[in-house]
Amino acid sequence: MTHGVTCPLDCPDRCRLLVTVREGRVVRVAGDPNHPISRGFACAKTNRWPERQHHPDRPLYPMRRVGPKGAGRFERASWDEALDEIAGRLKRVLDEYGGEAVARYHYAGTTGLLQGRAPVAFFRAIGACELDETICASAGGEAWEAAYGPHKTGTDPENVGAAGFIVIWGANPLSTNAHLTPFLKEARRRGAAIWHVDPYENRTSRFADRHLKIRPGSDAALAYAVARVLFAEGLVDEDYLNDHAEGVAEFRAAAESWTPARAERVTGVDADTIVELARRFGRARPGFVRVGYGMTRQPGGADALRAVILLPALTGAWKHPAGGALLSTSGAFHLNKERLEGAHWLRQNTPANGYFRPNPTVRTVNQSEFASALTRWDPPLRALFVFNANPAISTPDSARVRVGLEREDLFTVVLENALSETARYADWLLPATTFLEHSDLYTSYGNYWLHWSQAVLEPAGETRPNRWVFAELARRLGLDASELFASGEELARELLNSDHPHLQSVTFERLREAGSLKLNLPQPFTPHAAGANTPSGRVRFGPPPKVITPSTTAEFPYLLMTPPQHYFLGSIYAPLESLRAAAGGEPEVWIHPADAAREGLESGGYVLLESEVGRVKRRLRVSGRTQPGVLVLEGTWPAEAAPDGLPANALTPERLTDAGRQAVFHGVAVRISRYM
Ligand SMILES: Nc1nc2c(c(=O)[nH]1)N[C@H]1C(S)=C(S)[C@@H](COP(=O)(O)OP(=O)(O)OC[C@H]3O[C@@H](n4cnc5c(=O)[nH]c(N)nc54)[C@H](O)[C@@H]3O)O[C@H]1N2
Ligand SMILES: Nc1nc2c(c(=O)[nH]1)N[C@H]1C(S)=C(S)[C@@H](COP(=O)(O)OP(=O)(O)OC[C@H]3O[C@@H](n4cnc5c(=O)[nH]c(N)nc54)[C@H](O)[C@@H]3O)O[C@H]1N2
Ligand SMILES: [Mo]
Repeated sequence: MTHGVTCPLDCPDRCRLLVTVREGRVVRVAGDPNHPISRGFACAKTNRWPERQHHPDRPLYPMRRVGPKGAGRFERASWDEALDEIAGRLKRVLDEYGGEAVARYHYAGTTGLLQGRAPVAFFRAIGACELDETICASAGGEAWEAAYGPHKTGTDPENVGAAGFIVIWGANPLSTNAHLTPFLKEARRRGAAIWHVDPYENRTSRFADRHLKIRPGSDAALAYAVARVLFAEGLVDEDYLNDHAEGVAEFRAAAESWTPARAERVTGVDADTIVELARRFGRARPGFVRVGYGMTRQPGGADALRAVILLPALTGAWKHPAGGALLSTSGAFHLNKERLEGAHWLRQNTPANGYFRPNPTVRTVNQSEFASALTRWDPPLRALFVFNANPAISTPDSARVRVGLEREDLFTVVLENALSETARYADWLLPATTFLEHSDLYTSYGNYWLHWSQAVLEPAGETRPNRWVFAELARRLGLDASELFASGEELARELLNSDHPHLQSVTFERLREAGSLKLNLPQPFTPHAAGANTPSGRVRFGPPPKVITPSTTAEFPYLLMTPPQHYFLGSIYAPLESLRAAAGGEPEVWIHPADAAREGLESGGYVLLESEVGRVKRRLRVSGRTQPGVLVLEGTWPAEAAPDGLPANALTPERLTDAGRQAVFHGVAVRISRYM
């Protein structure tokens, strides 16, 4: 039997998939050929989902820790034992230390609203710590909001085929947004050139007509120099700026000092190329920029992105449905989220029952400073719930995260559908269903389609959806929190019950029947043709973005970048054996030939990478794909794939971006030496 489902992974594409099920097992995953985004192909990561779904290590029963923390030794228990014990322990922690001793850590392992977002209400009802979700998109989000206001919307990717010139800036969509490719190809067929701005050569650079190998973190300088040429050569749209923008004079003054020659010294992109970029973008009918969150993972990442996304406002490219910029479409959905995450608990101080109370002033865990929350907070955290995330390898200073997870006085519960690095540290490992075993509602951040995905498999073993677990705990704690006990379908209906015109005529019945529906966008869709969602309705050019570049020191003279890998998403990977075949045996760090010669290093040997917070051992490859001074290590690989079992984030300090309190994953100062 073949069924239509929605891919739950944290990827802009939000694919509609066809899965073939035989005797209770999924044997094939393909893109739905009738879906305008998915177009009959699944990406290199989703293709191999069946191996993950039926992997022998998948947790299928509630498990209680028996070995030391981190050893991954568990014994099977019943759900009643697990839930009673967890609820009892949680009660004791709340009694003795209050909600501020309880933390949640979760992100987008599944992006479904029911299994991903609804559990938040549980934690708000008991007054647990808030979570500042900064691991991925907060710097970009704040930058976008500063320029265009809340509710991120960008160019509809389905219109991009009509763009006249395309710049892919700080993103690698051929690996991370594969279903944009058909639209890029269409634009190329119709004559558009495609340029790529990225510090190293990846699949997108190879696909592009021109690759600008920019110095990491220097994008604001490049954008200013482009803006300066646009102003100087009369390529700005004066009418658009007069009618729909503010702060342009200050921005222009800041751009004035960025001559192409000066920008060349900072960015490494030669001045002639900068002028050509500006002319092509300014003259195109229209110009389009695909910007990625990748470029925001730098010390000045928020302002860098802000400088770039202002360029289509300068040229008035937003007036055309194919022009403008696309960072995220997530703000277009306007679901009725009133109860979903229990926001009401933060506005009130009414006890959720006679005893447990919400606490609007409770302290907040910043995801990007998770290591410190676990090891330095005073008073310390006493109970931690992790789901939809694998912070033992995905967050900064991960060696210290492990030290925190090893604390005997920290009670840790992990909900997982794989035996992740974090799951190994659990006191209780609770087996979760996958997207094939639970139903959920999905929005997207790379297109304007809304999805309902119906479960197509019976839950394996005793696996349960995340929401079920939190409802059971809430029952045991006696919480009066109706949003936790509502059925998934009830919640989905409530989410869709919104007056916003984008959701007009979208009902739960229609969505379930169709699987996915496109938002009812005004046509032609030109979200910023007449300004922005800011209070004044104008695109904000001020305050002028700052140029903040990442720095190295004599002790740590290289910049390390760790961008996503083609074959897995975050740390969600197919089994190692299959990964080895697809992606090569182990994570490799790439060094430029000139640096390798100076350091006396050759391809194939092991090197030691050291930063101010940690050290890891990696296989070296000498490659012209990177640039002098920059080391590249693609992917948050499974720790066991590395020769030392340590994640690359053992090198990442808890440094935060200029806005958004986000981790700086791609601007880490390191040194490199032969591994002895
Ligand atoms: N295959 C695969 N797909 C994925 C993911 C994955 O892990 N693997 N992750 C998913 C997730 S969680 C996310 S958030 C998205 C991310 O998707 P995007 O936000 O679109 O970012 P990436 O495609 O990761 O692009 C990162 C690129 O930015 C470049 N970059 C880094 N620093 C700079 C800089 O200073 N300037 C410029 N110009 N470029 C820079 C990197 O070299 C890299 O090529 O992708 C999603 N899709
Ligand atoms: N060095 C470096 N570090 C990075 C990045 C980088 O580029 N470089 N990228 C950052 C970014 S953009 C992101 S988004 C984060 C991602 O990092 P995390 O937020 O930790 O997400 P993943 O690593 O994808 O892990 C998701 C986990 O959720 C589990 N899961 C999937 N579906 C379900 C479900 O339905 N229920 C439950 N209970 N579990 C489920 C999966 O098995 C997996 O173990 O990493 C960040 N870390
Ligand atoms: Mo992400």
